[in-house]
Amino acid sequence: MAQLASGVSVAGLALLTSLTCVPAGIAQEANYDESRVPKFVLPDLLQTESGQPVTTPEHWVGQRRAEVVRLFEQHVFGRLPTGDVMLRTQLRSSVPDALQGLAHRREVTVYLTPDDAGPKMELLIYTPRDVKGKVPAFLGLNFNGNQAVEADPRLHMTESWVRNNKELGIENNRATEATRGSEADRWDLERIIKAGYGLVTIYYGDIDPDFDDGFQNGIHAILRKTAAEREGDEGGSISAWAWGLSRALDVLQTDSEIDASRVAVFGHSRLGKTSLWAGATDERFAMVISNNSGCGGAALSKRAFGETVGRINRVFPHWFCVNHRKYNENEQALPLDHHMLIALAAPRPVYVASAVEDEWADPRGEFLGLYHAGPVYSLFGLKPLPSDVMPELNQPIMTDVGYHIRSGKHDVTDYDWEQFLKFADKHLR
Ligand code: GTR
Repeated sequence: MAQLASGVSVAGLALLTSLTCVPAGIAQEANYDESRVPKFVLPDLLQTESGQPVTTPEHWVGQRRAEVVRLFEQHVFGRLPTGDVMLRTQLRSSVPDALQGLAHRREVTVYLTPDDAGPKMELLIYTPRDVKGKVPAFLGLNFNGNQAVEADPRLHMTESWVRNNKELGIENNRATEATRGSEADRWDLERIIKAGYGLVTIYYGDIDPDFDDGFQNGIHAILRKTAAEREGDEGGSISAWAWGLSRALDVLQTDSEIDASRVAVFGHSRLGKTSLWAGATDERFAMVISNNSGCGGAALSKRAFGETVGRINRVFPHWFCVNHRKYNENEQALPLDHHMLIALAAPRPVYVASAVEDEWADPRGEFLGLYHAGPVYSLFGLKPLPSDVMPELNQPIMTDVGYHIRSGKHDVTDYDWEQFLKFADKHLR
């Protein structure tokens, strides 16, 4: 039995298609006028809580970084679950010639408790068939179940809770045949595999179902130490999903086809908030990519542009910790902002992607979040964004950080993947 990082052991290894991006009746009140963005002061990344300046990478790594992680645990996402789990894996399927012969595709069940009836997550793993040796890979959660990523009837259909969806015939929160391939256009599999990368994905609902039940379901239930009332900084769903990504990385560390030291954690929208938090809390991720992550992700909360802290907490009370609600309509009181979340990726490469029609996510706020993470990259002698002027549409910037704003809506497109792959070629090769 292999003993893995973070006290976890592994034995053996072998549609939401159209997510409601703008909740009805809420978008109308949102501010989309740049001239009405409040004046705000961003907390200084390079000053410790006791007021000392941080002038060396060692000081950042040895003290300030942990202070910033703690701020996000206390005021935004809550703590990640800490209870010990026993990861066991079982190979469910192995197809040597998936994707018209391009890829080796595996489905691996990861049991999170010693007994088979407990929670489990299903890893869907693609690796290029013709590459010898271990490959770098992207790891990301999906919204609809692994069967939605590729329209192949042989793929295991998720048994976890899924959101009801008329278009896909989902009633009673159970996935249907119509969900097969329904999310395929968000995963540019062929391009990823042809570029020599692996792709690993998991249905996010395997880790924690995306609805508010007072944090009783998903892995919360197995990892909470006492049934006592929740504390203000107990993790919400985003912390649970981030925890699941780290457990997937534990498993990949024993994989013979994927190089776990070169795994980029990726996510879109609520899962882009999650990829930033996963990258912040688990420094084993070699690269962090956040697509259209908006409020609670890459965007600066103090701008209160598009979706705000108050709105997100009311519509999705289970995503964040209870303390986060103190900042509803009160963003300026936050002792942090999301440039600090992005900076937690440093010195690893981080990519933030926006879409111009995704105003709800505040593209400018996402850009500025990355821009203001810059001082930490500079501290490491790395190149941050060169200026606070947003690039033109479809003109990516790639230094030691990456950014683009593309035409179109809130989504993950082939264009986005093209850029992520270029950035990965620059940093993960
Ligand atoms: C929206 C939410 C956003 C974003 C999005 C998504 O409804 O307001 O913060 O996360 O969902 O995940 O698609």
